[in-house]
Amino acid sequence: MDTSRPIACVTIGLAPEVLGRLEAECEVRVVGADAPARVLHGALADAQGLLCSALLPVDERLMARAPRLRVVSNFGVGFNNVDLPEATRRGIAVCNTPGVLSDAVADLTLALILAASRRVVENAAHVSSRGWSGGRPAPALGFDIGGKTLGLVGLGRIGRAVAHRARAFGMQVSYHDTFSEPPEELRYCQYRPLDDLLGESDIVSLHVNLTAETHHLLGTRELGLMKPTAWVVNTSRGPVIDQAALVRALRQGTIAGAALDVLESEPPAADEPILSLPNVVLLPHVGSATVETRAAMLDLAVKNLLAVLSGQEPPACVNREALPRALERR
Ligand code: 8YV
Repeated sequence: MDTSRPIACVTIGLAPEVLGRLEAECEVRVVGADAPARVLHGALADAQGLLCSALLPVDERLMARAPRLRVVSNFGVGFNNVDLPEATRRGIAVCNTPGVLSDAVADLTLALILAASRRVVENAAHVSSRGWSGGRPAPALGFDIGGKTLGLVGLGRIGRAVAHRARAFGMQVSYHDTFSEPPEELRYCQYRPLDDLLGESDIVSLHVNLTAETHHLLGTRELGLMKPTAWVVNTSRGPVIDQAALVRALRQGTIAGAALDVLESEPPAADEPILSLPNVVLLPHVGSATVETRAAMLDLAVKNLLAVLSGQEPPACVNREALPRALERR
């Protein structure tokens, strides 16, 4: 029987108490997500666990360097950084942090909607650049969101949390998802086929996982269906929108604006065209970035990791079919 402690490789920053919690159960190797491949591969060579964020691509190449790997515990609900079929094929459990961040991401979605509709960023810049006292004209008027239609693409946990908030602001809520019958508590949400939802909404907000099906879900054709007064909001993953098509649509006035917490490439290159457009509100991928939410995510990510390493079912696994092998391998 192998009585040695499991080895866990960690690529995210950990508070000392969380590190202590991990070290009580395993040998911990902390490596930066941007460390040279040779350092990362070295740390993973005999590791059974990996605690990482979306910043680390967990692809076939990386998994091949980690033959003893049993669990990838992603610090985040999205797991598009992991090659899921390959992990499943290798009997590696892939875990994430659903639920604990839904409210934080929904709050930020409303913050973006309000920032866009009430021109919060421009108005704040007007004051801080001394425009208010300098006699320069204040930014143009915003628009009310009450009575307007919010089209949610994706009515999962985060989409639902956004729907509740939007309703409290007096918005009409439509959604597009794989189901056309909304859950009981969301009877006020109206199902619409995607093209109709795009054409009817004043604000379109994206709440889908990034997959092969949702990659560039909004491109030139889809943006062209939207109202010229409409805004698109994205707190999911950048590549759900074809960013080059979005830049064209914003320049040509096909749509009015975009409020984005995520971009196709993060961080964006300094010359990325979207950075210099006037009709955008951009945030640096901070949907889950509150003290409470990040602590809850980390707690769940650590629980997921330690559960698999000790042969227990983890609280949140996205490829349950890999679990039997992940749990039995030592
Ligand atoms: C990031 C996120 O994971 O949960 C997700 O899918 O995108 C975020 O919460 C987080 O910013 C850590 O990188």
